Amino acid sequence: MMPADQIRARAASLRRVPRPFFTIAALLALAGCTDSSNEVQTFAVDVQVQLPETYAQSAASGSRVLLTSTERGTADTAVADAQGLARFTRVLPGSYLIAASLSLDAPQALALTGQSVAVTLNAIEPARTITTAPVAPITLRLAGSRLGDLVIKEVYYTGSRTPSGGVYFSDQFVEIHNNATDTVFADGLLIADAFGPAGQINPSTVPSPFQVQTGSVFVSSIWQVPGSGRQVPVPPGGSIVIAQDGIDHRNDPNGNPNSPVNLGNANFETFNERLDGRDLDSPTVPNLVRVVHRGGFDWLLPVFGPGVVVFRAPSVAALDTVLVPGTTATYVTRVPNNLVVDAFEALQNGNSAAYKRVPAALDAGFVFASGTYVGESARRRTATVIGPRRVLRDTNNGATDFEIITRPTPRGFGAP
Ligand SMILES: [Ca+2]
Ligand SMILES: [Ca+2]
Repeated sequence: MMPADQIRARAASLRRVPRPFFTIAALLALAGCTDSSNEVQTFAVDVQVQLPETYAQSAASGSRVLLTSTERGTADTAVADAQGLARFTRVLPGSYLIAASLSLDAPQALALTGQSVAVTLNAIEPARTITTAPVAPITLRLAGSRLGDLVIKEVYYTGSRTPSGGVYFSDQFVEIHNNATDTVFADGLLIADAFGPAGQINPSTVPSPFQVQTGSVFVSSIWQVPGSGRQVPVPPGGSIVIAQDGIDHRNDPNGNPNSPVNLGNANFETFNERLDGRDLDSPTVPNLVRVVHRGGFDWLLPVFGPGVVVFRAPSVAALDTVLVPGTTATYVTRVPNNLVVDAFEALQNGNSAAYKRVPAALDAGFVFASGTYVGESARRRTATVIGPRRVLRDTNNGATDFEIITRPTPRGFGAP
């Protein structure tokens, strides 16, 4: 005896079959093209719903799956179980549109991706012909909008001492990490240094006059990642290292044997082309585009502590150029906060808070090294590890997101 719910389901599935189908089936039966019964065979179809590959698990449990006949317009729904499996028990042969969706709230997304942002995932297979019971589940992989973005992973700004006690800062670098669930194309990305001193460098040093303008950050030089849109992919968990000079500083004739870094494999370098040839153009490391350069023979970050701003803008020329008050020819560019992808701030020491240049909305805190030319680096902490992917801590507070480490680690991470 059939359970009541099966009878209802059967009745429902029979009701969904429109008359012309029966007519064709009947004609086929009369012509001897089908078996003696008028019954159309149904079978079970399992749909395996998977989360995006960069998520912490594969099974998309709780997904809602819709199986729609493209010939009859009828639809059935099923919800995926803990293994991500949705089962349709009485499927007629035919062509189907299979769609799956899953909405994650922020805590669910955090557990699966490391990013605390609500997201809706979808998958669709527009025309799947199913004539017999599939031997294996039909697999659908969900996709959704990217969660997370590029973040500044490491800034090595302090420089090093030469064997004779001299100072060396050509080994500075900035590393930008893809903290997101999907590939980010770095083409066109802009990177700049915030204007203003890092602390009470001299008795007469005063904080940046732009501190009161909290809706923007004011920058000096601006460099840009080359590419027309999809030429510089940064995979999830991947990074780009931007060197001041793309050489192995430890053994290059122009380097410093005491330098802690090899930047001969950097992704980009800042080449400041000059008539006197003072900056080197490493042939093996591509150059960033020099958009605005204001002083220095290279892109020099203050060894006392830089503010670094990564942003996107349709046109740098359209941004405001501002004369620094009290100067006659010192200009900066105003970058509205809403253009900023990420910002970092290091100041001279723990008493330098009054010199903050990056608005609190972008970075509420700051880090500081033990001194200048000490080989120390500022590195973003790891929040979690999802599969092979590092998700770095990003609370927009450098004081807790970053740590000062004794040696720089291009493409390296701390313990989770
Ligand atoms: Ca350079
Ligand atoms: Ca080069």
